[in-house]
Amino acid sequence: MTRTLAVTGAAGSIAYSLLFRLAAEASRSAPGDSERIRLRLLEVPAVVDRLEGVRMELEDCAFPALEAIVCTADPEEAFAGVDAALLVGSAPRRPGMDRADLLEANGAIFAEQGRALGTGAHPDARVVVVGNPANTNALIAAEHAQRAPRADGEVLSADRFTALTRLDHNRALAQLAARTGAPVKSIERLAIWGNHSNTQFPDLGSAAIAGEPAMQVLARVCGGPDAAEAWVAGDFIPTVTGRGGAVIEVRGASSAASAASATLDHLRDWTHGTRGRWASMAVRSHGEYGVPAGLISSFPCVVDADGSARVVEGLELTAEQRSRIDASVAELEEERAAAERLGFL
Ligand code: NAX
Repeated sequence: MTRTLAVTGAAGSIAYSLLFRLAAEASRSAPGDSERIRLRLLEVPAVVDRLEGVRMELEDCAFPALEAIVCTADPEEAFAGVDAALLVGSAPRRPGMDRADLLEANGAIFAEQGRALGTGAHPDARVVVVGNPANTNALIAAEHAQRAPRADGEVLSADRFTALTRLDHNRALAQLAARTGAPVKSIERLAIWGNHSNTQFPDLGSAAIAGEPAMQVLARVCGGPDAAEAWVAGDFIPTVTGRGGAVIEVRGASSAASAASATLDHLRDWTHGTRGRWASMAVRSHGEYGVPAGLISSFPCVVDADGSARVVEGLELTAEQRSRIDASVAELEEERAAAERLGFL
């Protein structure tokens, strides 16, 4: 099988990890599978020349699965016929820019890319938005794809647009594993809700460690249920939500390799299924858990082996969980209102 994947922001830091892992993973597939990939690398015109260096290094890896590389500054060329698009590039926040300025700069980018995906991508293509503000960028791209159907009349469904909260999910897994001493693999049913911002809610309410409720394990480790609750509210949640900033402070640059790794986790799970395990993904709400329809919000999701993703339903939420989810969803609604005021929706 040959898949065509587009990666935007392809000369940037995240892409520098992502592209090589993507090609390496495809090259490691079982001999009988013979997966092949074609890459379309999109950049802004000012740095598209630098992409040639990335292409040279990809070529120098001699990845058996890598069939072709196209470098371009034209979204239509980048997205024509793609099976997946990883939208990593976005306008960075510059000094003096407020949130509205950032939304304005990114709204224009994601509206244009959404249109090019609508007219050009495979009608079942998977779109993963990484560039911030990721949820609202995904919302804008999805909306513009609906307005620009393919020549054959097929429409790339808004449900095929997702945003990345898997890095937050992975950060939460790592924190819980470190506190309890349990292997990451033994942790299940952990969830990130809401926006990929510091209002997100990393939720251990349903989490289990080797089948035992995580809060029970934490109560043992922390010295009682109250101490476990205090660790979650005072340590776990702030550490996960503030992790991006903490990495910048220590590394002097934002998370790149971990973001690339999480992007691949998201795409792999969405393509091959989660075998009943939960994965956090920001997907289009159909009103689940009272999240207004149309918003792209993070939920616990499961993906069937055929690649169909759905929100885990039927969870009983406490008042505390409800209020934390509502706070993050309120921020998503504000971002949607701002995008509407700017004319992107
Ligand atoms: P870099 O600044 O290293 O790279 C971004 C690249 O995107 C640049 O080369 C730039 O030229 C390109 N670009 C800008 N506009 C473009 C356009 N219209 N078309 C194509 N390319 C375009 O940033 P990097 O560290 O790679 O981060 C990329 C984005 O990921 C940022 O918005 C960042 O905030 C976001 N992140 C999202 C995360 C998530 O979990 N959702 C976590 C990591 C990261 O913070």
